[in-house]
Amino acid sequence: HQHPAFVLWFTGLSGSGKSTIANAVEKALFEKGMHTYSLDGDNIRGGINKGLGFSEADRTENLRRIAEVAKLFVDAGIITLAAFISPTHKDRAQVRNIIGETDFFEIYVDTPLHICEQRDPKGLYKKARAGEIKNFTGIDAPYEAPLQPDLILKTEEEPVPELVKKVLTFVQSLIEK
Ligand code: GGZ
Repeated sequence: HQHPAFVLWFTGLSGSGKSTIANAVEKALFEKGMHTYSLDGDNIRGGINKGLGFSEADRTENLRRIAEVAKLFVDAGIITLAAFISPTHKDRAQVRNIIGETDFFEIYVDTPLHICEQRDPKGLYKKARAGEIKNFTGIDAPYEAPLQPDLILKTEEEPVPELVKKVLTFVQSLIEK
């Protein structure tokens, strides 16, 4: 199967559902025979970006390296899904510049902070509120919502399978272009 390659970049708070949605989309694309790969904290922050923390500068470097890696995957013809908080306009602009405007699509997983905090799947918000984790996005570090994302996914309004379908429809529109 020949298909174009590009990056679907998921941004949103910790616990917003970025990785869950990105992984489900990747699985569906893979099952259609497409060449895909998912990048997220689990395969990046423990490896190539081991040693980087969550200061503003470390996040910027984290995202810069991820964008460079994503660009290589695109060069290799792979539809690349990246799920990172990517909290600031500046960081996302850097990512867009590295990957290139035409290959970069921004998907905002718009889950309100209070919902992420209710879910708290790893107990990180609780720790951040207790002051045990510093610079936690949404608590004592900023999250700047994208102003013109290519797609907005509201996990408190629609179930994940519906949101996955929305992304797949968007991907189909890119492929048919
Ligand atoms: C935000 C943190 C922090 C702090 C650890 N702030 O829900 P998770 O656990 O699995 O996803 C979060 C992940 C965020 O890493 P990113 O590489 O996506 O962040 S960024 O784009 O801002 O560079 C969370 C965990 O790491 N985590 N400490 N202080 N998230």
